[in-house]
Amino acid sequence: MINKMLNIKYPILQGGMANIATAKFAAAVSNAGGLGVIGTGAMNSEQTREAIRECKRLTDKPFGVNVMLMNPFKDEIIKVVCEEKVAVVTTGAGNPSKYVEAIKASGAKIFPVVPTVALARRMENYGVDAVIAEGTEAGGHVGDITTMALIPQVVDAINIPVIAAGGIADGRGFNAAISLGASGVSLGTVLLVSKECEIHENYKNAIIRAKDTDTVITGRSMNSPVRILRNKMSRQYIELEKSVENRDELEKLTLGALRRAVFEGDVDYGSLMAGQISGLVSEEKTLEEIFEEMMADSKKQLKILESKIGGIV
Ligand code: TUI
Repeated sequence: MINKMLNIKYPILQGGMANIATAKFAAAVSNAGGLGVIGTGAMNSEQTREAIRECKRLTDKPFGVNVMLMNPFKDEIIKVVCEEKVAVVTTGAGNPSKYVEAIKASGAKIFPVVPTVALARRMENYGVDAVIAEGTEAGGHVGDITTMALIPQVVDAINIPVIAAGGIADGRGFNAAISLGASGVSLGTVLLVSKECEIHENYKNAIIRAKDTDTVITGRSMNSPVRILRNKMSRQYIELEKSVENRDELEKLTLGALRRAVFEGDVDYGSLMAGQISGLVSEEKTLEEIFEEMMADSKKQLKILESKIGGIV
């Protein structure tokens, strides 16, 4: 399991959510026994340096930094991450192959997020330490394959650990991921509704209220699919996509709108990035409660699974 490799209590990573996964939040996740990850998707290199230093002040446990590969400052951010020395670098929304050597040379482990078997294979060949295979159920920037279909295919294709992401919010989801061959999980949506997560309470309440069908993918036409909660903004965006061909403009619109959701609690015109598992998230808990309940539920569900399977054969 990945907790041994990373020297953390639980085999649980935190998604590198831009604007949300601050140094303070990442440190709280690491202090609660998971791997906290600073999300640098909306940062520049100096903000990244300051966030890493702040996180080191707030925890003596390992933590990671996520580099969003559509960030225009990604080259300088990678340089800073290598200089500041962190335990793990995760990447998202692109192919990090040209950075693998420098990241490994800095002493950090590199875990790219992959949405397909082909990219997982390519990453293994470049020498990454593990991959985070993320299903389309996840919130934010997503691929097309479901977690259920993606994980076993990635597990069979490569010989490095696979961490499952997308659609996991309790012990059943955790067990399902491990059953499919994953060595750990990465969580996003369920952690947004934690006491330690400092997003606006309107954003948390929107996730708590959401049903299974309440997310939608914006940005498909621009090759930048982003899953968010349905609202006025998502309807407007999808309408705009039909007529506007300007990818940069729409990307800026989404990131700006994410800030409106996170900081202002604008649930009508903000971009409320969240996964399809939102319907399962029904109350705010502490990170410790989320992790401990997930592990306790995992053990309980394992017994239920054994009795069900025992009943068949
Ligand atoms: O990166 C994420 N989730 C994100 S990033 C983000 S910020 C943003 N805001 C507006 C527009 C776009 C991004 C919000 N959520 N998850 C990891 C992830 N990576 N999911 C899918 C991928 C991915 C997709 C294609 C990884 C690699 C990839 O490679 C394509 C290639 O170049 O081969």
